[in-house]
Amino acid sequence: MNKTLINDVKKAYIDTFKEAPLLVFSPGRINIIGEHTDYNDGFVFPAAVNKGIAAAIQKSNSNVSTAYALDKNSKIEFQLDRIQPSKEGSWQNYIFGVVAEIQNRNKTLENFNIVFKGDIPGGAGMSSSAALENSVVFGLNELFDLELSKEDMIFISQKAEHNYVGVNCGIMDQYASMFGIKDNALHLDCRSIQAKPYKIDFKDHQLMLINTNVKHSLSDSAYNDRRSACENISELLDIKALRDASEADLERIKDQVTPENFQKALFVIQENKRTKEAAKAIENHDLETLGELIYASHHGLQHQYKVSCEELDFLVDQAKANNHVLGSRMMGGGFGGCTINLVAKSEAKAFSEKASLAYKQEFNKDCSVYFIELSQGTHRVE
Ligand code: GAF
Repeated sequence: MNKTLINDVKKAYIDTFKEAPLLVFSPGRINIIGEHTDYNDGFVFPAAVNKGIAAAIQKSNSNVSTAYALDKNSKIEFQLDRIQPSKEGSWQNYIFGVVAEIQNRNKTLENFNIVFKGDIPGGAGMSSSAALENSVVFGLNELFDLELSKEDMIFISQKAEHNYVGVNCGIMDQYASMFGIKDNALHLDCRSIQAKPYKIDFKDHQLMLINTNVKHSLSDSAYNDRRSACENISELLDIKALRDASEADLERIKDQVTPENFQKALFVIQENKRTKEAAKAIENHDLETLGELIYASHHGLQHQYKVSCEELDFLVDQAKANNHVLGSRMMGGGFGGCTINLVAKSEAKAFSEKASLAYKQEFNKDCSVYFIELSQGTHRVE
């Protein structure tokens, strides 16, 4: 957790509202493997990281509520009984969405003020949005004794994203951000919402992120389209979700779906299998197999699920050309953001420098390298 962020929101809160706030830190996440499986009731393997959102929150003494995005220097006032999605469609919808979903559960809120700031670059695929939603619901729960469990809170955050942001996301990001455990990744079953923590110590290897610093437009609609395609195929198969399908099941309805959608469903079935195999590989300390699964995941995301982009593919190709990188793939929803790399510690810096230089030459823009720590989930700081 970045202490400066906490101090910044605390100071801004006191300067603005002349009172001491309650402080919350809510992390972003990485995902080792298991992409686009969460909304298919499948398995994912995320972890909370030491980057995220710091929020200062307190009851308001006036008859309005205020939200202040410190890094954007943007402040809005709103009335709790008139919450609706903002047409500008930006950061305020994460807050409005959470407020509305809490109210939908017949919980009573009073006016409040919130100041927040983050250190996850937007579009990095590390889920700054889930971190923000979770910080708001967690802070409000503390402030008004709403008696929400952490599980209630993640579903409120998810619904906020569906209904106010317009992305029909799964539960991975909100879960990882809320339930993260220091030094652990979580092998989460997205149907039962039960996770098995895995202490991550890759000895002489480590995870490293490289951010393409691009986020291609249409990513939200492409995400929703893929989710619908998966749901349509599940309906055809008469199952609850693609988690329940085998490759043989899919073969049986091959002539009833487009070749593109067939490949997408096949990807989900295979990615789910890979995610379970990755847990076994980690248990067996078999990093070579884990790396191969990670590369195979990217191959599927690129060619079958078609959510990658040339910048991500370029960085994965850089990794493949380097013997010290055991695995590399795009992470998160896709169409930009980061690659996650499993790389030898002794070579991580050299690889990152080489890949950064090549990226600059190819695209005439910079990528960014993050050495992350696996961290605790959403929590109160003061
Ligand atoms: C985004 C979504 F928010 C997650 O729910 C998940 O589907 C992910 O894309 C892809 O695995 O981060």
